[in-house]
Amino acid sequence: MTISTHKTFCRFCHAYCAIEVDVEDGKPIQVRGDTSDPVYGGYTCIKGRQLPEQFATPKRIRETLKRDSSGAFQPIDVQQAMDEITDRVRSIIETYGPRAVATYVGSYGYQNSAALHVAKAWHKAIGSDSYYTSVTIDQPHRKIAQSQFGAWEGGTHAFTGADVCMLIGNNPVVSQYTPFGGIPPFSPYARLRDEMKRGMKVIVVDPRATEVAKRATRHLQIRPGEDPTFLAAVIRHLLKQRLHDIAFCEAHVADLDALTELVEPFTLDYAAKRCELDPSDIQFAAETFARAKRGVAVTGTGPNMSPRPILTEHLVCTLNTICGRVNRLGERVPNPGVLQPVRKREAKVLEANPAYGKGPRSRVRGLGEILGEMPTAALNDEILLEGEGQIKALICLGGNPMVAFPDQDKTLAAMKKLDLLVCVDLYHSATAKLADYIVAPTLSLERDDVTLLTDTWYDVPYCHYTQAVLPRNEQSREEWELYWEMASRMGTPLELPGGAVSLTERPTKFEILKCLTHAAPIPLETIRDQGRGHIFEDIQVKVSESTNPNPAKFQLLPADIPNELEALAMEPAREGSGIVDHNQTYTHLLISRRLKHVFNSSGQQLESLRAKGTTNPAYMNPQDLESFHLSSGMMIEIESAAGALLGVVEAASDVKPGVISMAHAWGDLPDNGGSVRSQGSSTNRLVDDNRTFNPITGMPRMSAIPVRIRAVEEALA
Ligand SMILES: Nc1nc2c(c(=O)[nH]1)N[C@H]1C(S)=C(S)[C@@H](COP(=O)(O)OP(=O)(O)OC[C@H]3O[C@@H](n4cnc5c(=O)[nH]c(N)nc54)[C@H](O)[C@@H]3O)O[C@H]1N2
Ligand SMILES: Nc1nc2c(c(=O)[nH]1)N[C@H]1C(S)=C(S)[C@@H](COP(=O)(O)OP(=O)(O)OC[C@H]3O[C@@H](n4cnc5c(=O)[nH]c(N)nc54)[C@H](O)[C@@H]3O)O[C@H]1N2
Ligand code: SF4
Ligand SMILES: [Mo]
Repeated sequence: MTISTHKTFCRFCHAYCAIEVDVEDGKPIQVRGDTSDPVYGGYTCIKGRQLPEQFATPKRIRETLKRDSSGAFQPIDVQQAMDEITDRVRSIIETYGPRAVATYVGSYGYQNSAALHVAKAWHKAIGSDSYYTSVTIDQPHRKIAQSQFGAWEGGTHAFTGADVCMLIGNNPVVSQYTPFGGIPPFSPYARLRDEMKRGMKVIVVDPRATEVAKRATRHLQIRPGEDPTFLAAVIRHLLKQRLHDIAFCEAHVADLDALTELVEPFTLDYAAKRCELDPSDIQFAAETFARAKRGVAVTGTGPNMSPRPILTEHLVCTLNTICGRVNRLGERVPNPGVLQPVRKREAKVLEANPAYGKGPRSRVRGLGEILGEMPTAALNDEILLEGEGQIKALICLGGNPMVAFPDQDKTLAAMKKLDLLVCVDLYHSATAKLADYIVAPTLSLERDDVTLLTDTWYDVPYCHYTQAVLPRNEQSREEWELYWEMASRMGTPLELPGGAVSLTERPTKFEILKCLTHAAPIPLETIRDQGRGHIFEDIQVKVSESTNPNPAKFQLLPADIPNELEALAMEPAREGSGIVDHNQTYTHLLISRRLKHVFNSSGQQLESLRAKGTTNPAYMNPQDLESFHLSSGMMIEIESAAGALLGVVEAASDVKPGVISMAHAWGDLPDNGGSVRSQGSSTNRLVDDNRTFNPITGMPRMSAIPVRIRAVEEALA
């Protein structure tokens, strides 16, 4: 058999590394980084190199499955499954109305460049607001904060070329994720090294000495949940030293004096005590950030999952803005995007336009639409709460609610209550095990895709269209196709930005993508015909003079921000090491993290990746192990006000004492105990979504969770 080699990009995670795949006898046998790619330069990670095993594993679902009356799954022809699913959806809409049918797009929904858009178009067409994604249990607070702050039309500074970068609670060299000014997720180690060699100073604020913290100029090992305190002190200090961009603030910023008063309580000493940092470190962070010419401060999932996330994100916007970190008149916008219309970029503030408080309302906790979608943290309750508008059917696109949603027991009750659960999933995931139908997905190498998700994450106008490398498994469906199948059977018009989709003739993926990018400056055909990733240097946009005689100003004190700052300053000082929550005393704060060898719950199935670990260890400082008479490998119970789980302790000197660092999306269904060492535990058993939620996004506290621990006899585990 001959071996053919194909250029494409990896879709195991959202970093979309350019790769070469060797195919023999219709099967991928090897993956390498494409060293000729102008952005990735040959970078890959351990996950992407396992695509051959992902395609070959017997655990992979290759045909569509239906649950029978005994609860077992039986193969069903995919067209028959599409008929049956459509009939059941139609009947639920007729009985309960369109809101009763919901979609949840999980991380693998995002990996298909057409899924989100077609699913959303279908929801619009049937009149169902019940459209949910993992974004609203991820980092929604950043966009919420930005939307009420205002934005600079010329764009903000990028990582590349900056003199300082402050990373607050993210670890992009492992997560490959900072699509908003942090280290670009493409070959991040090399990018960090190159910029630091050029002179960039990197400040990392994280309770763990992460992979990026170890490479930083200075690491501030903050107490979890104290980011707003830290940021308020940084802002106070640089304002006192008059290190902010005074001219920029005078021209473009509102309420600076009032903000100055509100941050007054946050002296270096006060903040240092609360954050468990040295005052000189906060001073260093403030002065280094403010004195640099170009810079970016960015956050990640850490602070977004900890208390007061919108305040944290607001203070990050404030820090960047009062230091004038925006592209000025005449500067080139490094990447205006290749797949979207080129728009003018004036040197002006775009008026704040809060991305909440309008649109459909949720039936629970006073929540409503955010960022144009419904809050996933309320989805379980929307399924469980009887009455008009109750959700009866859920289509889950490459997501795994059973291990990803807050409050695992509640999620189980919700999934069981549904009349219809359809999962498009590669494996018998914890959630798919509860489904009525599991639709076999068309896998990455079997389909066309374009780098639509990451279009504006690059620091150059780069784009990559890949055609399918392998023939398609005819019994599979792409995530977007499920909606086309339903639409064509129900006669539901599907409107995409470039026009209506044919309901009689199955559109090709190219046609769908063309419809989504119809206004792009470069025709999709041209991008496709490159046959590889390419930088489209012709797309050049410069920041132009403002044509608005009366432009808006950045809002330093919108909505609830003044109250939140006051409340933060009033919080009682913590005494000793005791942590009080819900009238109980706890000893540790449990924080979130990512592991290099898996992508949330994906990868835990592959033998090559399991060689790197088969559980999500409870990483703790050796000092803590000693004082609790524990040692690496012992089983512990971790208990919060909401629930408990079992975990395997692992000594890690990079974790701050008093903290437990543990990855999410491990484990199985809650009654599947006893296999913690081989499948891990879901940290969402510890999340209390009734009490600790953010009033705007509904997202509960998923990091900095007060917990206590005790050793467990192995026989009990
Ligand atoms: N406590 C706590 N909870 C969290 C977080 C946390 O840090 N702490 N993080 C949150 C965040 S940021 C996110 S994004 C969510 C993640 O939430 P989800 O996206 O719901 O969870 P994943 O585990 O990524 O689910 C991916 C699913 O896709 C399936 N899959 C794998 N490959 C393919 C494929 O090629 N096609 C299809 N169709 N399916 C495939 C996998 O088997 C898996 O079931 O979890 C959130 N929950
Ligand atoms: N290899 C791999 N890559 C992934 C994923 C994966 O599972 N594996 N998941 C993907 C997903 S869904 C997402 S959303 C992105 C997330 O990307 P990141 O946000 O970069 O995620 P993490 O690597 O978990 O980094 C979060 C950091 O916050 C710290 N932290 C926790 N609580 C606090 C706090 O209160 N304050 C501060 N300052 N820090 C805190 C943690 O120690 C951790 O280092 O990663 C994506 N990439
Ligand atoms: S970082 Fe790894 S998993 Fe993500 S796209 Fe690149 S090779 Fe694939
Ligand atoms: Mo995420």
